[in-house]
Amino acid sequence: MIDKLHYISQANAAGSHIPAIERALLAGCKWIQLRIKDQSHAFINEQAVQAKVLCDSFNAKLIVNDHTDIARNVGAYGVHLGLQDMPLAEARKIVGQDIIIGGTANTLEDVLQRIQEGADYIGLGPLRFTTTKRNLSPLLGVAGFQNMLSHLAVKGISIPIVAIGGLTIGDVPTLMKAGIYGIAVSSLITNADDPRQVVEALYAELKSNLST
Ligand code: TZP
Ligand code: MG
Repeated sequence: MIDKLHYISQANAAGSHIPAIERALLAGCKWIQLRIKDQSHAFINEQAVQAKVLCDSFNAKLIVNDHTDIARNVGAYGVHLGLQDMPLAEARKIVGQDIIIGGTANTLEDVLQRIQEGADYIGLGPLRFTTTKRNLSPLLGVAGFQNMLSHLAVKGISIPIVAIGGLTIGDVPTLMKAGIYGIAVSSLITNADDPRQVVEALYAELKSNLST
């Protein structure tokens, strides 16, 4: 099962992702993507081990960004791969059928490619500018999402598509109406004064706009 609210981790000043993950879990997030850039494989593996223990204690799912081998080693629920990462079919050979594979897409062509490759869900974005990710692809805007999702609906294509990139609570009803399955957020939860209240508001919007 693919959750409708995905939390993307961020590092604290000391470089650890664990405090932000714990805060998100305490706030009620049930799907945590460990996304660590520019660190050694050993460090990411060690953070993944800790994140897995934490997620298990909250009955939440852990997704590892970029590192298929680490996802498999720690027994993660899934791995999320970008367009520059290993092809999804190759990842599938490594993780087998038991681990969810998510793929990033920036265009309609990417979405179709990800489906072809056997993705279990697609992270589509960026909706708008964000400092969380470097080298952002062109912004899609709400109109970009509406266009792409209506093309997919016309073609009768359905796969869970999760919107990402600078999302706020107010975007959720509009995106859900456009046919999005769920959302992925980082700053909105990481930087919230009251993350629990934000997570509750997001779930309320995601539930009240169920399109599937
Ligand atoms: N991919 C596209 S935008 C993004 C990623 C990982 C970052 C999303 O973070 P935020 O803080 O919710 O904009
Ligand atoms: Mg990647």
